[in-house]
Amino acid sequence: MNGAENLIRALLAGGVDTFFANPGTSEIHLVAALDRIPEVRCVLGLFEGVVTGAADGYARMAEKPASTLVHLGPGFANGLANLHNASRAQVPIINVIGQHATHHLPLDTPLTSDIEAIARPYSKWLRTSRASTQVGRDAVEAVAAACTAPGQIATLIVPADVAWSDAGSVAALPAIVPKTPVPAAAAVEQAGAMLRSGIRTAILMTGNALYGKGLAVAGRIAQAAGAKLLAPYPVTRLERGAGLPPVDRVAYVLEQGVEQFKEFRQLILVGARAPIAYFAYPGKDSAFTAPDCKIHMLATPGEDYVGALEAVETALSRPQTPLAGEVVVEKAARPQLPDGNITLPGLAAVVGALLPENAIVVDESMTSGRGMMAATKGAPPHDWLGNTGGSIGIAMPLAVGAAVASPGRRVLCLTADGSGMYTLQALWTMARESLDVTTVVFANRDYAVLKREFSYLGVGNPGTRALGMFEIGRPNLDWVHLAKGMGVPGTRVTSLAEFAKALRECFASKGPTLIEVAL
Ligand SMILES: Cc1ncc(C[n+]2csc(CCOP(=O)(O)OP(=O)(O)O)c2C)c(N)n1
Repeated sequence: MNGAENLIRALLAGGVDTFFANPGTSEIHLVAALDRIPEVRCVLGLFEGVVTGAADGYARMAEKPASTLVHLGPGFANGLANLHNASRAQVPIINVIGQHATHHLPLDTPLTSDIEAIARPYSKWLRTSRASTQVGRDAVEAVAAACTAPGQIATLIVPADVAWSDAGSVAALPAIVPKTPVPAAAAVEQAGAMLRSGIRTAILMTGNALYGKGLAVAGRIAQAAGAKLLAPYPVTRLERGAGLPPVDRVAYVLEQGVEQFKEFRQLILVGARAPIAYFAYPGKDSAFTAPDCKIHMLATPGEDYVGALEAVETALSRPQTPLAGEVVVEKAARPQLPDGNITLPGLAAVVGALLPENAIVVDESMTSGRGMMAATKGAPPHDWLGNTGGSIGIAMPLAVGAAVASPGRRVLCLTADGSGMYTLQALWTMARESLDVTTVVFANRDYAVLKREFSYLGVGNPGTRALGMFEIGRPNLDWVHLAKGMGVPGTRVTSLAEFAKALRECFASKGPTLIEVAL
């Protein structure tokens, strides 16, 4: 086998069987090797921001890494914005980047760049492979690094000659992932003492504390201690809906966040950071918590969140019997299907009324979707994926990756027209892969959030030029035709009844569809 095959077989042995790719000449041998390894699924993205965002969505749902395959420095640089979001999501990803052949690199040809320098800020593990016989071992180390808690980005740069040279027959080695450490006993004891104190306490969690076993344990703790469970606004994955412990998402807007935290004098953090406004505002404090709120880090990022919660549960039940009582869960309740003209609460109510069981909601609905979480809290159980790094243009790529990782589950991708324009090429991948993704575009023809920020920053009223930077009509984007041009059937709706009808039909159909909501 050659180095390319050595690399891909090693990744496969490490459990990495999905590639999101946009290759070039320096990656041709890797692409050729994919042909010889049919167990690997390779998904093409027509822009690298789709590739990295899809790898993020895949990791959030599959709880294991996919690999990206991108072309040299420029291809990788195109993917950086969504890689930024992925690094904030703390998910495992392996980037495989082609490099010029070793003897060609010093010739400084047009596509030459310092790939390591571009990759370093977002790579917890970074290496340029040196030999075809070694590249498999490099890949195994990359898998181990990516899978190290809480989930990391590992980048392997592969010179073309490393890929094309003979590697002999190399046996794949197992990836040795370091065990995730549990927090120190003192951190657990302190959390237990805080929860027993009777003082109003919130528990802000992230990672796998927000779904599955972690959420179940957290629900029992919250019930026993009368504590409130919270998820960060930039949420990676939150399991929610009827029958699950209720978790509120921290607000985006500073004032709303301050209001939300006003009642808490204690905050316990599980892998999360204390909530801070995204941006500074002149004369305002950025913290959401009250100055006298005691903040305790139960588990730092990279520690075992579920183990930490279990230890707290044990500490709380000592010396009595295990925690008793019914866990407080969200009641099954859906809004009435509304009718009439489009309003934002009306749109949220339609989604709340129709969201299918076991759906995956990808949320980049921006100002149009602020009511979505409230309207869906009693809907059948579903997962909610947010934008973790604030770099817009994540929704459609994330939906691609989530759908690839979760066959049989409906993905509802909520996006806004401004955000959607960054990475709409993802629609083409949805069509090519026949992914069950329903994309809803809230077309307000504005960068509405920036208009609001303008007023918050106290710069007065925007003039014509400033408004010109925030208004994205003239010409109006035609999402139905944009989608059609990429093989995705779409429809435009102008009333709540039309929206409900279109959403029903989309949820019942196979493959991707798009709804443009004219606001
Ligand atoms: C990559 C990137 N570029 C620019 C921004 C700045 N930005 C934040 S919100 C926004 C506009 C969002 O508009 P849209 O998605 O239509 O949502 P709306 O505010 O209208 O609800 C921009 C340009 C950003 N966050 N990320």
